[in-house]
Amino acid sequence: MPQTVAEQPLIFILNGPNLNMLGKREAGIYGTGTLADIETACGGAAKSAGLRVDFRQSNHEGEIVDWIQEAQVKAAGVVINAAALSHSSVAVHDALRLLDVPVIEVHLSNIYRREAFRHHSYVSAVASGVICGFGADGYKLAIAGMARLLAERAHG
Ligand code: CA2
Repeated sequence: MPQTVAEQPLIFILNGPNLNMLGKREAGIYGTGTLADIETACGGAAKSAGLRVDFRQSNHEGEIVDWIQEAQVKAAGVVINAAALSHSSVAVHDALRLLDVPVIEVHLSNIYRREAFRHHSYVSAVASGVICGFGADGYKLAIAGMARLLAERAHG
């Protein structure tokens, strides 16, 4: 029997500091779309993949840690663009490594073509996969990847 919407796996999509500024500045790097546009696209991609999404953004490291801990009890997986915290936060790394659910890291830009300080991410070591450089489409790719990982888990 097909799943009802309420039965579909819920994934958290977490966004870190300054991503609320998308579309307002630095369009050359991050494009002209806003985070609200990305949220809408994620809703569509999740629907097609048979998933539900809870999409959030915070400028505060501790709030992101709280949300990662919340994901352990509420979510089947986490897609995260930790933004600058990717390159600095052992707290985000430690919270993610406690999760039993899959984590996919996303960056809009190709962090390896940018400044050296962006080349290391504390998230990557605790992620099942990393997507960067595809702009907002990276979120849709991450949702497709998450759907595949969850199907693999469900069917052994
Ligand atoms: O490429 C990405 O998605 C990043 O995670 C974006 C972060 C950056 O620190 C990472 O190295 C790569 C920055 C997010 C802030 O985005 C802004 C958007 C518009 C104007 C200013 C910042």
